Amino acid sequence: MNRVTELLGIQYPVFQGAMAQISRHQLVSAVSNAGGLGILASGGMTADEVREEIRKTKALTDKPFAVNLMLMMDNVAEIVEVLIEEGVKVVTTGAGTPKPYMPRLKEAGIKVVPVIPSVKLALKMQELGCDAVVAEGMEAGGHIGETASMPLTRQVAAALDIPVICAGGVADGHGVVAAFALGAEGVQMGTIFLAAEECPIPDSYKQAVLDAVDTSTVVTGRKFKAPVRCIRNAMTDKYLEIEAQATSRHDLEEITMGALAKAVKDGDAENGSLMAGQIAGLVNDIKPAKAIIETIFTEAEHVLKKLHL
Ligand code: TUI
Repeated sequence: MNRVTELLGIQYPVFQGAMAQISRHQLVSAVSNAGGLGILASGGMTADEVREEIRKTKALTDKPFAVNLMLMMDNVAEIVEVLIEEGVKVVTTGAGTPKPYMPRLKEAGIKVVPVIPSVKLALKMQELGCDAVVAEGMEAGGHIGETASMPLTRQVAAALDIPVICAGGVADGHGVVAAFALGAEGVQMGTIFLAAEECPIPDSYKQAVLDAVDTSTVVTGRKFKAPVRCIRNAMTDKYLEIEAQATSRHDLEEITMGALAKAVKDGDAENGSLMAGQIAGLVNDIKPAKAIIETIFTEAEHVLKKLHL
């Protein structure tokens, strides 16, 4: 037991990262049933769709789960009301500050755990009354900041009193021990759960994660301050070529529009956006979420015992 498992009433201090259009009821309920925190991604959904996903999740698990708010969306206020009506107990946030929604969330007794990419934002979240933070390094998949997990986690943990969960670059027991050594009291993992049996993505996306090595991901959008990490494919090659010459963000929108849907809904692994983290090279087989979590924590205990300093 530590502050994270106690705060959330979970068995293992592990969050399944919210992946837009991917982290739906099947994966979320499997992770929660296995003793971790499953997190529904609301990115790209209407408020009604979020309500439906919450209800489907509740039908599959009676364990704690969370909903992630992607703060760049324009229907966040509407989704917040759905979360309150549905009795959701834990909310994580990404890609912005949850400040405008804090009074409503806290008055409903909801635990708020923002994902942040810097010490400055972590301190702001603590001041806002958040319950914990996820420090996400630039090794992570999807929309990222600039600091790597090791310096970020250590500096956030040193600066804050509230618990810190480390994200970005963790996919096995070694990563868990490293995160805890840096002062984290939990880990959030996304990429390894892309290879969960219950993860509802096409085989082409899963296979790209299994085939990936340590250098397989690239970051698009850096030039216009919208960096996104994906597995390199025809889409990222084209994007990076145009990005080098582009003078405005609009020049690139045609390529990115719907690219995630192309990967997730159409199974187009060449023209779609295959978001994944740098640790994808360590992900080599497909397993149920329960086996993923149990294997990682058994390994973490072995790793810890074998350390000689
Ligand atoms: O949010 C993420 N990762 C994401 S969101 C996403 S959906 C998407 N789809 C297509 C294109 C672009 C995005 C995919 N991956 N991670 C958490 C995260 N949050 N990383 C960085 C931040 C962040 C950034 C700024 C958190 C707070 C913040 O605050 C700025 C402010 O307003 O103070």
